[in-house]
Amino acid sequence: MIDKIVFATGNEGKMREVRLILEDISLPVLSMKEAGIEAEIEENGKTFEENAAIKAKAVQKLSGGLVLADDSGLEIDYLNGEPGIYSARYMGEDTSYRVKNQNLIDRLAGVKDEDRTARFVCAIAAAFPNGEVLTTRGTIEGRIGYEEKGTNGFGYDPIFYLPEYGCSTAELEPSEKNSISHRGRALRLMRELLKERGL
Ligand code: ITT
Repeated sequence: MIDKIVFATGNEGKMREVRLILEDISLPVLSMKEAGIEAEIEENGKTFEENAAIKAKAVQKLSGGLVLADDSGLEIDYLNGEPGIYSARYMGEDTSYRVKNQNLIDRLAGVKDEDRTARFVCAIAAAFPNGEVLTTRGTIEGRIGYEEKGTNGFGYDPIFYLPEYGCSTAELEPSEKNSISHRGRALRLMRELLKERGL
């Protein structure tokens, strides 16, 4: 019997969003910390989906129940999709986002508005006790800004500008971001798949 969901992430910004997005699901959603699970997982996949599945399966083996994981990142078209699946590792895992964000702004110096297109991508994987793995994907299109703006969200949000909203994703309220974000979209698709399985 599946009586809880463990969400396999060490990223607190993600976890905050996940809790809100999955608020109305009938099962309790526990972080790895809350489930008492510690894991160093090598994300050696070539796609967001592969990496999400690697994380979900690794933690599933340790927890026994249903495990969800998120692999996500920022794709900048002018930089041929960088940092992409390496978004967390870009310039080193311990480098601050102030520095990473400024570096990306600098790499786009002189690039005009219409060539600053970018997207956030999120793959969610669900690993079941019977070995089954499901994945979903969500994206949100935007542009790289000229300076950091806003203090909500996490990671690259302050430089991810949404032309139709006239602000960055770090300037949106958490619930507003979740309603349009890559993570919101991918998680809501996963919630539907879980519902179809009676969860
Ligand atoms: P876990 O693997 O433990 O979940 P992580 O931070 O290492 O945590 P990823 O490998 O999926 O996770 O890297 C995702 C990175 O992409 C994240 O650290 C941010 O830099 C960036 N990112 C993803 N979603 C984002 C969002 O909604 N807003 C801002 N940055 C985001």
